[in-house]
Amino acid sequence: MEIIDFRSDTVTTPTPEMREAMYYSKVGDDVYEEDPTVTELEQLGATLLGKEAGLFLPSGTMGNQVAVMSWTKRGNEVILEAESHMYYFEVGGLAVLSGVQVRTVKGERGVMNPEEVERAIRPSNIHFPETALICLENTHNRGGGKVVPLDNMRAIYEVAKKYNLPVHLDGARIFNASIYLGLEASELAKYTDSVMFCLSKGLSAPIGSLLVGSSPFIKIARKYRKMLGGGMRQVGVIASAGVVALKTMINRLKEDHDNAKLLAEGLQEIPYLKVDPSEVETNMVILKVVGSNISANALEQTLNQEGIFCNATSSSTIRLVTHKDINRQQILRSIDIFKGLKF
Ligand code: TLP
Repeated sequence: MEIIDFRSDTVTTPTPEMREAMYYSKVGDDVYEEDPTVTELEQLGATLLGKEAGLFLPSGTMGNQVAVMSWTKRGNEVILEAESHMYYFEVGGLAVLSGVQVRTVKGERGVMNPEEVERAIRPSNIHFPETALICLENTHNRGGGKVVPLDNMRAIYEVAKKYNLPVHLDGARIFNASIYLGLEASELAKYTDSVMFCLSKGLSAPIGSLLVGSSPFIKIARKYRKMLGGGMRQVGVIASAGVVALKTMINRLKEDHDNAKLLAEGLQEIPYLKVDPSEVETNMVILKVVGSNISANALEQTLNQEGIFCNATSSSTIRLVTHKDINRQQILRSIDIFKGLKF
């Protein structure tokens, strides 16, 4: 049976060009900063985002956590969106690794109101923790791949600067946002002090993320990466795939967005589901399961048996993510499979 895997864009496999680059990559010991391919990738990533320096990390989670460790000290407070990946999906790392307290602001599909962000900043008071950092996420994962508009990022950045606070962006899928907006990623990154973005999602590299920011910030982050055991050796072997990802895979993301839209349009007529194609901005489709005799978990299992892999994201919602390894024909086939199920 053919498997169509909508669980995440993390399931993408490397392209032949990536495998070839990996095979021939020039390497050195990156803890000594002697791996030329890692240096190339870090510089390329920093330049694309309009920042001074970059740091290659094994995962997006480590990139976000290292950023918070670098910006904060124990007992500080960090402002985050209530459904953000850093708060929701990073195993409580902010509390354990940085020793910070989290203050969440509920957004509209992940988009926070700048005035509410401003109200969440602590005034000076002997009883209060000190606010040390504001975090954004673009595109927003639990917001269903929602793009945070540029104006919103700018407004929050202006609030942050009024209080002399840094802004970190979880830009795991920042290129999906930039493609949707028709803007360079550096335009979005202007309203941030550090950005983490992933090479191993829609860009299809097998491993890796980059953290970018000012040179002094990256110097601190490099040390925390080492502390977490993320100092790697001849890692040009995988950084080379990241270089190919950044050079060849960004514009292709538009296909994933078109496929997600096609999927949502095809699924909107199905009686046991509710889906709004106008909400699909990038590569995610969120289905609300409305059939009275089926839960999201049960539907996930049923689809699994039909060769469609997906993730239930709550008791009534399912997330489908489009990516390089799902083509238009497979989208159409998936719609037929959904239509064939009766509840
Ligand atoms: N997201 C994964 C899961 O962790 C949920 C997915 O399948 O979407 N920031 C954002 C916005 C993310 O979506 C993810 C991964 C990360 C950070 C973490 O990246 P990794 O998986 O490389 O640690």
